[in-house]
Amino acid sequence: DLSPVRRALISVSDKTGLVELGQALAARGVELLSTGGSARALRDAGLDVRDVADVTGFPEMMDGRVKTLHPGVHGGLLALRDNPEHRRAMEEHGIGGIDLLVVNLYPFEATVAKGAAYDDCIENIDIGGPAMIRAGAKNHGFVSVVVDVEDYDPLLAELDANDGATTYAFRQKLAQTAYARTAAYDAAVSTWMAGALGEAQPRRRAVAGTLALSMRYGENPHQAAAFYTDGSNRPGVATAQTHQGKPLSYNNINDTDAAFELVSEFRPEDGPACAIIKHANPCGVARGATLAEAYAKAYDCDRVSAFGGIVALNMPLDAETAEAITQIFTEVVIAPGADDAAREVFAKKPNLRLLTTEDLADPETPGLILKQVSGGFLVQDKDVGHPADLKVVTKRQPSEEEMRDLMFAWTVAKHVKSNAIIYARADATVGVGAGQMSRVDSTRIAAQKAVDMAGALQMPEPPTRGSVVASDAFFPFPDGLLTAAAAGATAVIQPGGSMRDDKVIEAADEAGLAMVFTGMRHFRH
Ligand code: 93A
Repeated sequence: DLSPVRRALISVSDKTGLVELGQALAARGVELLSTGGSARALRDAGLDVRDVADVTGFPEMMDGRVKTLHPGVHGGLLALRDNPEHRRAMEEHGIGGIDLLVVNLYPFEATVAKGAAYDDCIENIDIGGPAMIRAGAKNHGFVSVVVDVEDYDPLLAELDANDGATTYAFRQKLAQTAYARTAAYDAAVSTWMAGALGEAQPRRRAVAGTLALSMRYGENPHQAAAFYTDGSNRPGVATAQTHQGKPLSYNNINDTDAAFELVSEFRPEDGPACAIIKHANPCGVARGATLAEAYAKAYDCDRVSAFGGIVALNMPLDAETAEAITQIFTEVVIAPGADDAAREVFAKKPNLRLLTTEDLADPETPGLILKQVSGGFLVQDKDVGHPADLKVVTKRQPSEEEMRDLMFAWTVAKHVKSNAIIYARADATVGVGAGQMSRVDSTRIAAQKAVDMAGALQMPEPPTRGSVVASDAFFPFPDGLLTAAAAGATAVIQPGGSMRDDKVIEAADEAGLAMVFTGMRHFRH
């Protein structure tokens, strides 16, 4: 069960802690083998190091593309020490066993993240490193493989606890980590290539990521959680800069993503927009003449739910908007920038997290949606669909104003959990019904929320009067549509396609509604 560490091969791109590790191993009588840059760093620190080139009998060649890909290395990693056949092969070919492999890979993910050119990314695909990691990890019966700088100290502690050897359990754990690293590495390459091709390719994708954040807990305090980035380097919560506040929680990241994806639908050229999110659903979305006005309109949709919410803006945060946001408890604000005056306002609320991005997300960039189910996971394309042609199906045509609000509501609907019903008026949501099992319930709840807000704001009538309504999927019966009409909606947008479309259209005509079919559904679960 114990495997003594007599020889180590060290080949690392990230040289953090390298010299200290080399010194600690040398002090424990471990012979050091190493590749070009790593060997140099160790030697510079006065350590005795043998070059891998000396073992392979080949110089490092082809710009380092071939340095460790040799039986002298791989035989030493893969040989079963207790197999007479393997021992004989080692002796015959002069192969020495490698008991410890310390490798970290060419920084492919970091190269992509800094926006390097295609060829530069390609050159940063490590071949020899993963080959050695996989070989050593396969042979974890005898070999310890360390791929993470954070494991240097535990390794030394293990050696000290076992008189210069490692236990099987320790090596097995290292092997598991090692394969997670090589799997994530190749997945990052594949993900990057998919991006370069401009295709998400759900049916041909490796799914893995780079650990970005270990969180204190997940959706609930008894669930462990972590955040992984996928290397795609998209503007959004994964790449945003955090200016202040505690680290983001699992729910914060989920909600911030939902908020930013939604607000990114509204291009700055079309004016300021704001989305406020709670539990991954918008509780207010609006456009305004100014950012502060957009926020105020979004807030007025559902002031109760906005408490403790996440705010996303489609333009850099300014002081006026920052002032308004700090009037209530808000968890996170995300925006493509924030000016100094706004940052000063936020500085007075140290718990409020401010995240800024380089840009808005591009709602048309393909991506993947993953969902874990028992025994597997589902993968699908991100919903980047736009209805190709809108069809007015009622006798009455929507007015220009209604049409503008219909498109606004339809855009929001795509970002609301199904069944989704959104009432909108004058560039703002005035009622959102989300996540109900029946469409008619969503329609009712959204209308009731508007009634509640009218009461709280002392409005003469609910803001659904004279509003429009969007439904993420078709109305299977006229009841939902009639509920919306009763709440005061004058125009409807929905995919159509129900068996009973004619009944629903008839009901719309009778109620004097204008109705538009999109031919495209936006379920979101
Ligand atoms: O270009 S490689 O794929 N070819 C190899 O044979 C090889 N062997 C180790 N890259 C290779 N490596 C990588 O070199 C290691 O994974 C490590 O990241 C890096 C260390 O190089 P140096 O010691 O010269 O800094």
